[in-house]
Amino acid sequence: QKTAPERVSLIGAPTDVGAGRRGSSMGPEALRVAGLHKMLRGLGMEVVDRGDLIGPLNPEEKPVNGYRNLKEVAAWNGLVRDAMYEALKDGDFPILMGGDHCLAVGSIAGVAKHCHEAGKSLSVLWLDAHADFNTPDTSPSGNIHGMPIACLAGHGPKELTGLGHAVPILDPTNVIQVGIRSVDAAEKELVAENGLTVYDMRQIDEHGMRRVMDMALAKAAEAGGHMHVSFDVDFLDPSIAPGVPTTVPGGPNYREAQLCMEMIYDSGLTCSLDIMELNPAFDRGNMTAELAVELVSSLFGEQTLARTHSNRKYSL
Ligand code: 6HN
Ligand code: MN
Ligand code: MN
Ligand code: MN
Repeated sequence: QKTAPERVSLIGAPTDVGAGRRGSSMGPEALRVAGLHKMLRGLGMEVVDRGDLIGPLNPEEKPVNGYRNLKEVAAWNGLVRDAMYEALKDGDFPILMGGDHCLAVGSIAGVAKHCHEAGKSLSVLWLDAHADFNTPDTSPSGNIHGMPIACLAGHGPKELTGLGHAVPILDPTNVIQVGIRSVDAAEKELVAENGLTVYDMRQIDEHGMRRVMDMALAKAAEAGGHMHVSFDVDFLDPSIAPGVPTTVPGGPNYREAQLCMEMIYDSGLTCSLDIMELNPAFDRGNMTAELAVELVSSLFGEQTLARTHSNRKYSL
């Protein structure tokens, strides 16, 4: 059973304005060098590389009122929002090649606008070591890549919360997080108050990736028709994915991550994807980009043996 989209659009957003350490601006090209487009073509999809967006340089400011580089973060997110929205309007499956994770605000704002116009509800599967739900009151760093879901849920500066078709851009109860193992002390309360569904590493340890993804995808299927996957590469254990600026030990290993991606494919729910936080300045060779491409191939249906029957249990 073929559930892969016909045409994929690649959108590069080469910036690290939302991060504290520089280098994710090199992420899109590292993914190209690792053969992202060739992999997708090999799976039978048409691939259009829309090239890189051009936004402001990183001024490397200190945080002002709790936000580092807010003006530049807002400018990049506006560009990303429009590019994601345009690709969906053209009927494509968009892949945002980040770039740091602050860009998920614009990415999901573009997707949410598309879903709003199409009358579809939206769920977000957030694969990450971090909850990314900080506000200036809870952030230890002022780095906006630690704040995107809070902004989407309406908690943040108007420059970001106002980027969408509505405020909040996204209902946080439709966010499902997997792989979480680093949440700042005061951030924990916000995550609980806002009703996110969080599968942390302890749940993966206790139940296994299979059961966690069964629950996560059932929840996404319940939420509706369009599932957006935001893949922060630091989701992966740093031993296999060193090329990120904020590594956290104890993440999914190769096999767990691959099963996670295979099950996402089986669900048939995914309509858009972010690949975020890849930072070649911290990588060994290009191994993290190559791993990301390999895992994304599983998300698009690459498998060891052809399946003779459908395994899609989560479609409505
Ligand atoms: N990311 N919670 C930390 C902070 O500074 O807010 C780290 C955030 C990392 C964000 O990896 O997308
Ligand atoms: Mn992260
Ligand atoms: Mn993140
Ligand atoms: Mn759609």
